[in-house]
Formats: sequence, C-alpha cells, structure tokens
Amino acid sequence: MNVTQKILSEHLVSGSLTPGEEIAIRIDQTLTQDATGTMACLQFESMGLDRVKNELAVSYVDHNTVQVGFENADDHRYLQSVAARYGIVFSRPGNGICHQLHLERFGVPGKTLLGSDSHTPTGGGLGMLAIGAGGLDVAVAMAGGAFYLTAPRVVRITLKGRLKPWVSAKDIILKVLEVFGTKGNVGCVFEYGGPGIAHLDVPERATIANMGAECGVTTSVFPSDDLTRRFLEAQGRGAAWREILPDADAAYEREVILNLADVEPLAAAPHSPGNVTPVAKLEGMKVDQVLIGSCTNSSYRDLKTVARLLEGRTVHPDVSLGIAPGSRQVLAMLAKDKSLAALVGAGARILENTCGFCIGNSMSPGTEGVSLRTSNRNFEGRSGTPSARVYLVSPEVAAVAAIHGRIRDPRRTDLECPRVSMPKAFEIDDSMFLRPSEDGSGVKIIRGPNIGEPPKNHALPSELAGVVVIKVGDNITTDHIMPAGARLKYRSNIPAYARYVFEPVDPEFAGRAKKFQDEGGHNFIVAGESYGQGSSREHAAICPMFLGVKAVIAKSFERIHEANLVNFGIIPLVFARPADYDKLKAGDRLRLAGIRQAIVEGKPIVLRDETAGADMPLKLTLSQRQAEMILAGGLLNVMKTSKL
Ligand code: MIC
Ligand code: SF4
Repeated sequence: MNVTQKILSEHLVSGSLTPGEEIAIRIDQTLTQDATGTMACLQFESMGLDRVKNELAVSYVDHNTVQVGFENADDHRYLQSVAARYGIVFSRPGNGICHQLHLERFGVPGKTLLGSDSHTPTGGGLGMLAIGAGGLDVAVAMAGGAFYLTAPRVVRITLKGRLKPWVSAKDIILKVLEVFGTKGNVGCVFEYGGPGIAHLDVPERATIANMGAECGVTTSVFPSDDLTRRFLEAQGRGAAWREILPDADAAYEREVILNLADVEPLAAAPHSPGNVTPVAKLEGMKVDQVLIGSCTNSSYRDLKTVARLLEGRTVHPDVSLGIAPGSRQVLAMLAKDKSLAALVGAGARILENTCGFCIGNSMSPGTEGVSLRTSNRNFEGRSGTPSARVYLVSPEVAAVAAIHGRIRDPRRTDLECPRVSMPKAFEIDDSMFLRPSEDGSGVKIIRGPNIGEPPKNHALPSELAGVVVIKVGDNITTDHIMPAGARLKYRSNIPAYARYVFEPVDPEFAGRAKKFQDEGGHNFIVAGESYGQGSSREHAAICPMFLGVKAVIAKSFERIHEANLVNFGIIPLVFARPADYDKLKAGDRLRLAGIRQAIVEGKPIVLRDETAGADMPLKLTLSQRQAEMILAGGLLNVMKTSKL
C-alpha cells in the first residue's frame, strides 16, 4: 500500500478504496477558522450535542482580525464561548495562522484532519491525511460523524536530486502547478516520495502540501520519516511520531518524476496560481509592493531567510514591504535571534501574524500596482484592488525584489544565498491556546447582533422552473462567488452577506436573484469548467441558496464546492454535451420537469430551454447519500430525520 491507502484504510468506515467510489472515513482531528467557523459552530449547536466527539477539535481565529466595527470581535467572543461550552481548544486572535499552528502544535502523522479551510492539506507535510471541507462537514465530524469522499486516485510525485541555491519549496509546488494545472485533478491525492524528500524539512514539505490545494486535489501527503521525527522532537512532541512509509511494491495510478536540480525560481503570474512562468522572464519588472507571509510561506525558515537577505539593507523607496509571521512561535524566535531587528531595520512593515493581506482584508495594492506575494492565490481582485497584478513567488524572490524595486532572478544578483536550516528546538509557548474544562455545561454562549441562524431550505419540489440569473465562464473561484476582503465581516450573517453574491462579476446579481425568487421562480446559474475553485467557504453555496438558486449547470465542478452545493440542496448538474453551454444565455427560461422523480429513480435528466425551445441532456452523479440530501433540501434537513 502507499501512504494514502495506509491512512485511509486505518480510518475506513464504509466503502472500498477503489478509486471513484464513495467512501466514509473516521476523522480524528478537526480545525475551524473564524471566517468559516461561526457557521460550522452554529451548525454544530443545531445538532443538539453536549460535547464534541472527535479526538481533538481546534477553533482558530486568524482570518477576520481587522475588527473594523463590532462584527469580528463579536464573532471571536462567540467562538471562544462555544469552544469552552463544547470542549474545543480555542486559539486566540494573534496566536497565528491555523495551518502553521496546527502543524507546529497538534498535527500527528497517520491521523486524519478535517478543516473548514481549503489549505488544511498543509498537515500532509507531516504525514497526516489532512482534507479541506465545508463548515457543515466539519461540524458533522466534530459531532463524531464520518466524512464522505471519493476514494482517490493516488498520483506519486517522485522528487530526485537537490535544489540549487535560490530555489526553494515554493518553486517546487509552482513547478507541480505548471505540470498539473489548476483543473482536472479532482479526486486525486498527490503523494510525494523519492530520494529528494530527504532534503526537505517538514516546514518545506508543508509549503508544498499547502499549495497542492491550488491543483484541486483532495490532499497532498508526504511519508512520515526521520525528518518528520526531528520536526516533532524540535516541537517537544517527539512522542507523537510514528513512521509511515509506502510499501516497496506500493502501486500508484501514475508517477511523475521531478528532478529538483532542474527547478528554477518560478512565479505564478496574474490571475491564477496555475499561470506559472520563470522569474527570469519577468526580470526588470517594476514592483510596488512585496508581502511575505500566509500559510504557504511564513515559517521560521522562510522569514529568517528573508531577514538574512535584508539585514543591513534598506527596502527600495518605491516598494512597500509587509511581513506577516505565521505564528507567535515564529515571531518570538525571530525576535530572539535578532532577525526581527534586521527586518525592522530594513524598513519592513511588520504585520500581525494572521491571514491578513492574503485574504484581501488589508494591504491592498494601489491602482494597477504590481504586488509580489509569497501566498498561494492571486485571483483577480482578491487583493482588494481589482486592477492590481499579483505574482506569487518564493520568500527569496520576494526579498530580492524588495531590495531592488524590480523583479530580479536572484541567481543573477551579487547577493549571497542564505542557507537556513530547521532549528533543533522551537520556542514553545502554548499560552494562547485556551483548553476547555472537562464540563462546559455551565458556559453561556455569547451572541452579538451579527450572529444569525443558518438559513433553512425546503425539500426539492417535483419540478424546477425559472431563469438563468447569471452565466459565467471557466475557472470561476469562490472569491468571485462570495468575495472575502472587506465583505468578510458578514460571514456570520447570511442575509447581509448574500447582498454581495457575485459582486466582483456582476454587482446586480443579488438584486435580480431576489426579484425572481420573490416572483416564485427557481434560479439557475450556468458556468464553464472548474466552477468553484479555491476556498472551502460554504457561503458560496449558502448565500446563493438564500437567494433561491436551486441548480448550477456547469461544464465541471471543483470538489469542495460541489460537496458544499449538495450539502445545501443545490443540484450540481453537468452538461452532457459541453457545446450546449454556448446555447444558454442569461435570462433564458429553463425547466427541469420531473426532476425529483428522476433523482429518486436515477433516470436521465433533461433540461428544457424554454426560450430556445430545445432540450439538453445533463449529467448528475450523486451517491445515494447525496441524492437524499438534494431531495431533502440539504444535509441539515436530512439530519433532522436520521441519526448521524
Ligand atoms: C482562502 O484562502 O481563500 C480562505 C479564506 O482561507 C478560505 C476560507 C474562507 O473563505 O474562509 C479557504 O481557503 O478555504
Ligand atoms: Fe489564511 Fe491565506 Fe492561508 Fe487562506 S490561504 S488560510 S487566507 S493565509
């Protein structure tokens, strides 16, 4: 067996590991963050349990920490009280980014981790099977329920050789993105192996596993080996280590070999992480902003490397440089070894150790600004400035650009390449994790006015009839559907947040959808390839549901978003003839006659385009469990009538 199969089979609750089949697995650990966590906690509360039932549940506050207005602070208070009430570890705002912290303090090789954030696979760097999902799926896991997924196709990525100076883990994952792209990898796990991994410490592996999310895979995983043991020992958690290696005859669906010595400094150009190009080709481009941090590149190794480069130098006068450490541990260690002084001395703006700029809630670049970032997503407008051009790069490339004011291939500069290795012991201070007491029954949950109820949906009617409220193209991300940034503070208040559905694409969408809904129609969305890329935010399903969207008809869907649609009773339909996509337009009247019966009986589904007077065959692939959810109008409705 390979590593993926080993961990899956130890956790298998139902199904078999035949790729493509639906399986259910037991979840050991869960993580939530504040932007998705309030909904997850509201949903958990609605299940009526006294205590979380999984081994470890951690609630992090790292996304909405800007606190303009009362909303974010109210959310934090709510989350803290829910954690104390139900037995969840609470990570206070300022403690750090969920994925970095989980890796440092809680991750355990061989365990399963389900997180309400798409970068949960960061834990794969530690030999965990760590998967991102919608908040409702995580709430179910906290309640002791299984997680359902498609048994993956396991792709082995064999790393050979050794990285050359100035090339680092970020370049490896950008290379992987160049090879695999951001779509077409649904249902795969990337499993890393080969002699090259012996030169990659856990934080570097975590960078690679983290950004596998941009390929759309279920997760990425590294074996748990001697370097994993060393990392855990350095975190004072050596006892959590166990070895997990693939068997010598382990089978994979496919193998891709990457010689690390051939990898060069790379960048993802606007506006997709899959738009990979050599840094050498961008040489000389003027840079306005450099931001270093995010769950991809904010480890001690990364920031110390940056500090070594900036030490004794001053940031270029045309560049605004911001640095957000991944955790208090990283920040404390930078302070202790004087790296922080070097960064401050160079003129860096030290940002809070949170998601911050990465989610676009601060540090937006100026008009048409070029921003170099070490984060993982450069979708159009995500930075908060629609006209900005964001390039994703390694910390090394970012720091060199901050010095020169232009993109430079670091290999062509006269700078010396710093070599920073993982420390033997990390600074440990868990005082910002609040552990729940044994009995939380007396804890009062604090709800500010921004905390709403999760909205309810109705069972699927016998037929759906309405209009195409919007037609969008390929690669629509959840940032297009449900913008974050300045709108983030409405995450706990669906009626308020729903006003911004599709805001970056069509600000009139919400008003139009509401009008059709009030007239008694059912709303349809028509989309191209890879609909719902990016974030796990289930708001991209809940808010459209709130506005009467009953079905999305697309050429293809991304995994987490498709699961979220089903969880909230929206039907994810696929064009059986992709060319039919071209025939539909916004405003067309559509009818799915007998849709309920067709789902019950597993019959073919035909869409009637009443405007054109044409029929279109559609595909719907649902397991029995998913069909029940669609018929009931979502998972919460199913749970009311059945046990977990
Ligand atoms: C992201 O990077 O897009 C986020 C913000 O972390 C999201 C979660 C969210 O929308 O709250 C994710 O990756 O799932
Ligand atoms: Fe936070 Fe950015 Fe990581 Fe998402 S990708 S968890 S916003 S740091």
